[in-house]
Amino acid sequence: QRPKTAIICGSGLGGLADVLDNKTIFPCEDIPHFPRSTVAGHIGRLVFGDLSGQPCVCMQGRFHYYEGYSVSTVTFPIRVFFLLGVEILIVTNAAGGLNPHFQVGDIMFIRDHISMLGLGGQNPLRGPNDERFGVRFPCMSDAYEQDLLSLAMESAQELGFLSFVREGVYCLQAGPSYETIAECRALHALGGDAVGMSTVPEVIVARHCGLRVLGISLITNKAVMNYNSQEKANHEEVLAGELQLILELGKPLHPNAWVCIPL
Ligand code: R1P
Repeated sequence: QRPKTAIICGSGLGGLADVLDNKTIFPCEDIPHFPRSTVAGHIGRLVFGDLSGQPCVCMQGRFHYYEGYSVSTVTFPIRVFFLLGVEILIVTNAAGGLNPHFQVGDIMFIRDHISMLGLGGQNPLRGPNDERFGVRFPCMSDAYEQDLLSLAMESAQELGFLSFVREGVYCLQAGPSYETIAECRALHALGGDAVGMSTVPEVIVARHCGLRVLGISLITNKAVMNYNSQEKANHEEVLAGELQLILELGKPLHPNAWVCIPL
């Protein structure tokens, strides 16, 4: 199988791979040089198969910097996908909503990102540049492709899903501790709409090697923004989300059904 599309399943979102037909499954520990998944809600395997007739690979379980891996190790699978012939990367994640208008269960298409790790010097492309993958100084102003974003929004509109589909800026913080109230306020003031501990390094490496990227956050909790709140972020709440993406028959990428099961 030579998938053209790779989907990275976020925390608790591994069910995305269940809809693939003709599955072939490889546990990550059987793949040379792959990291091991250590987080609940990340099974740690590659599932190859067909999604509405389109060859796809789903990574059920991603790797995170907070697990102790470097940002370049976290993104190793992206280069494997590139070498396999993948052209489109769909990154999904579970994220906390910073935007006060976002509700739990909303889907946010990622328009852009702010990387606290990257701004602080933890960029996966740090070190000698391997020209076989891309240029030394890749542009990131078009990291999330406008055409894919528009297509996804059109689909959402056709399906009457606009009431829970958003667009916004994803903020990366290193984790594993969740954000403080002051950090949430600061990230929101900087222009962030959602916050999480993944995705951005994968997108940087994907763009470096020319993959087209669509990013999707499922808002699994509202970030705590004031000191009177009794809410406490926790991973159980994050895992309660579920996101299903079905690609339309005969089209290379047209998410024709987004089913969001509200928490
Ligand atoms: C925290 O509950 C975990 O959920 C999110 C955060 O990044 C963190 O890993 O997971 P994904 O980003 O992998 O969806």
